[in-house]
Amino acid sequence: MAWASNHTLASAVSNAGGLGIIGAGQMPPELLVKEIRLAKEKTGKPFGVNLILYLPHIEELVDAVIQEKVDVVTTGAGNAGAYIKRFHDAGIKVIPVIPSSSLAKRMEKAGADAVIAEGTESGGHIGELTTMTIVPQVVESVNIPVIAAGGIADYRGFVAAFCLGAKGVQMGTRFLATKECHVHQNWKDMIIKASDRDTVVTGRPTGHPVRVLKNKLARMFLELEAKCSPLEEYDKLGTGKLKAASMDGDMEMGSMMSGQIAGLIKEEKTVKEVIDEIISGAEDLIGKMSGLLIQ
Ligand code: TUI
Repeated sequence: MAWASNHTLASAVSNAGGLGIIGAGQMPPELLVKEIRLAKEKTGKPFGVNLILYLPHIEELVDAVIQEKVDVVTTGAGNAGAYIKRFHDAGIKVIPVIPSSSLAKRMEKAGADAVIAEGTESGGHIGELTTMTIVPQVVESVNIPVIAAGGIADYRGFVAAFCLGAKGVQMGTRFLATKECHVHQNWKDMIIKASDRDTVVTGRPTGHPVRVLKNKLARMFLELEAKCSPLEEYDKLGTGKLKAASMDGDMEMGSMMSGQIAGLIKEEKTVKEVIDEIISGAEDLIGKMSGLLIQ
């Protein structure tokens, strides 16, 4: 949720009973510090920061998070092993996002407190496995709690994740279309209008495949793939496009990273409405499930 989850969304999620996460993305460290301090003003509840590990200035972002002592760090797009001890020494819990059981095992060995098993249904940078397949396999592979991500936007996905053995869920796309999310209204409207086949994966040849809503930019990426263009062309085309989606609402050339569950999201809601409906829907559904096998 780089460029999408700032202190406003993260604190709203924490205040509504979730664990809000600030997506540090490409923020300069000073801005991340500011965002953390603003979140602390808006909530007394725990919240976290997500760090994208492959970024060149990751060390400075790690230092900023340690200095500000957030409760939790989640990591994406890389191996968190090298950072876990430093976070733990600062009293910060570490929950890496992982796309496979093998990386989950490595993260457990390195001391991770939990892992987020993310299915390929997710928006943004993704792995290959579906949520349905990765979650139970990771649950079998590690003894730390597993959080499910990818394709979850309502009480049904929430309950399904727990049935697969998860101890929690991570949701991104659902929270993009909330009142507290600061992304441009055009991006929210694209999610609300999306149907189930409106996302596509671009950038596979780069080793960093990314799921986005279909638009002109996505088609241009797919053309690069079809022409077997050099990898530098992808970098050139992608630069600044997440910001273009988030800040400018550029529906043609913005990188509208969103998950496949976008088609289920039909209106912008408040964060509290989203979370309350998931919890009450789940209670209801779990109650009904005990009768499912009795005809
Ligand atoms: O990180 C994400 N989602 C993201 S990051 C991002 S910014 C970006 N923009 C363009 C290209 C690439 C990134 C947008 N969305 N999700 C968590 C996630 N992590 N999904 C998959 C992974 C992952 C993949 C491979 C984690 C570790 C890994 O392997 C590491 C290793 O060393 O084996």
